[in-house]
Amino acid sequence: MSQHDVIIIGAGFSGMYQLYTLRDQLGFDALVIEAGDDVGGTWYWNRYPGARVDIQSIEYSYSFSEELQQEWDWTERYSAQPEIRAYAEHVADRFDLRRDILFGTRVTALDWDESATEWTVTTADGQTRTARFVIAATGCLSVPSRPRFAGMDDFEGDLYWTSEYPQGTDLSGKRVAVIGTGSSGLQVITAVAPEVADLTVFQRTPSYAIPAHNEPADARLAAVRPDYESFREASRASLLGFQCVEGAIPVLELTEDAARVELDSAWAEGGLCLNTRFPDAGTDPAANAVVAEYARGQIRAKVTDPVVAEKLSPRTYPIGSKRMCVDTGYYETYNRPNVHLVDLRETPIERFTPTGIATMSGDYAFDVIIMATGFDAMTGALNAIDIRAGGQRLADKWAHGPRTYLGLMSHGFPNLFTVTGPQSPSVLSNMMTSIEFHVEWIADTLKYLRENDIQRIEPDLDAEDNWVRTNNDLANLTLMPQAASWYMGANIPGKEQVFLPFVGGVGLYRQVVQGMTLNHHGFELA
Ligand code: FAD
Ligand code: N01
Repeated sequence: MSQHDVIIIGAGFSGMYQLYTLRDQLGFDALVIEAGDDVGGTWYWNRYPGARVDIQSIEYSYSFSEELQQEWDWTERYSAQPEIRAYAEHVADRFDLRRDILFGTRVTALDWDESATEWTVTTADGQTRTARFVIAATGCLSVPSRPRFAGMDDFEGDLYWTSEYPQGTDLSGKRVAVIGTGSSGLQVITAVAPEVADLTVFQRTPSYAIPAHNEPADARLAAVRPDYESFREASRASLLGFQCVEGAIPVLELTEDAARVELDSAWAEGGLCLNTRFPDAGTDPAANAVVAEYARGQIRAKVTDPVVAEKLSPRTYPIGSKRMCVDTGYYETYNRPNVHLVDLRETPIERFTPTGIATMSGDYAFDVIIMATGFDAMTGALNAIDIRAGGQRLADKWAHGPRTYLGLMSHGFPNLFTVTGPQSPSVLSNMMTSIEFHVEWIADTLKYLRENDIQRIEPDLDAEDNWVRTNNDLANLTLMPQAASWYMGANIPGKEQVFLPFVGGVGLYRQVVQGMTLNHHGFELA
């Protein structure tokens, strides 16, 4: 049985940087265990046509190495998956990470041994390893949600999941269905529509999509490169971990014309910054309604058929309370003669058939069905591992929602850290900013423990209860819990519905964590 100081689970951007900090900067014996066959996590798995970032690449990238950010050239403002995967591979090469990553190996269980003060880590091949510390860099969107439809196995065409999309497929001339209209669905729909013979989109809930205005990255890169560090520092202090105009005047205090000017400007800038223009958009239903109606007006302006435009217009949840999408011609896709929209609220899917999909209003024939149905977010990957300590399972402790201190650790599970865990800003932010903060906090903590000959760290129950309450109270002050979203766990049947990420923003969260942990407040060290 091999022994390590630290085992890191996952070789996405979190696990890769965590390995670098612990091994190269601090000299720990660290091993990464990764289920996939290479680095990149999200960008290794999600290879569907059209996959790309919704946060500009000059922001959605590592900031920890000045040389790295100076030498890497992004080609587009919003890069596509192959380029981001190539970036992850470049980082792995540059810092020689792969030699300490065990690929093609899934962690199935973690058992805490109190007397030895170490975790036993079991993998799917039956092997065990021990480590004093375990870091779950397992990803917030790494466990696909796979809804089952009656007759699914009878379908004789090809069935693809966006998160496991087969490479080298040719959809030209094919009759294709897409189920799901979140970010993955919107991207795949926009990308495949021009090449397929016929595309039918099955939509349960429409998304709001803001244009990306994608373009070559050169000018933006040239502007930030002379002082990348100041640019990053501003992002770290921001609400979302990337730079948006954070408006100070409530939309309800503006005249209609002034509000329109502000909204036009946000729309022209593109990307996920629409709501941040107004401090009341996320908390006041009337303010939110102004922004939502503006966005619906944009849909009406783009979609020729008013009936289709209305079906594409969200009306059942506040704008921003489900993840907004960033699009490159999504709505215009519905003006193509080969694209059709089926509203599942009107005509639900009855079953899959050998030739396609049967709905209440008729049968559709397809060669390919693409499932873009999302993920068991934030807790899915952690609960998939049988994590036990002191006779307790983490999945049981979290049955009624995750319980963490600062989104970093959970009481009763010593020496186990989560990168971008639940109750941290995580998926509500530029994940790169949030990943770097957590990775560096964990590295600093392990360094401190080693320097002070401390073997064990565990958050206090009181501190954890306070943090859980703070998260829930803050979320309930906003409109966020009003949607049946994956932020709430509402997309997974039987999952407790509780708002999963910290809603107070990246800058505030960093201040709180830095303040709380200066003297290790809320932690028991032994
Ligand atoms: P991941 O990249 O998910 O990596 C986790 C790794 O852990 C995976 O490789 C997985 O195989 C491995 N793993 C999990 N469990 C186990 C186990 N038990 N044993 C072994 N290995 C395990 N965020 C943004 O901020 N901006 C974006 O534009 C953006 N775009 C996205 C696009 C898509 C299609 C998706 C799905 C997500 C996107 N995200 C985006 C969120 C994205 O997940 C994060 O930005 C980031 O890539 C997460 O990195 P990570 O290393 O924490 O997790
Ligand atoms: O998943 P989703 P996603 N029958 O959960 C529908 C990031 N990301 O993979 O809304 C019919 O958003 C479901 O309907 P409803 C980003 O953070 C980023 O698209 O539940 N439909 C919904 O329409 C994103 O938010 C990018 O009613 C069913 C869709 O499937 C997150 O990952 C790209 C159904 C799922 O949408 C997840 O996005 C991709 C059923 N049984 C992902 N079950 C970027 O652009 C589910 N649906 C950077």
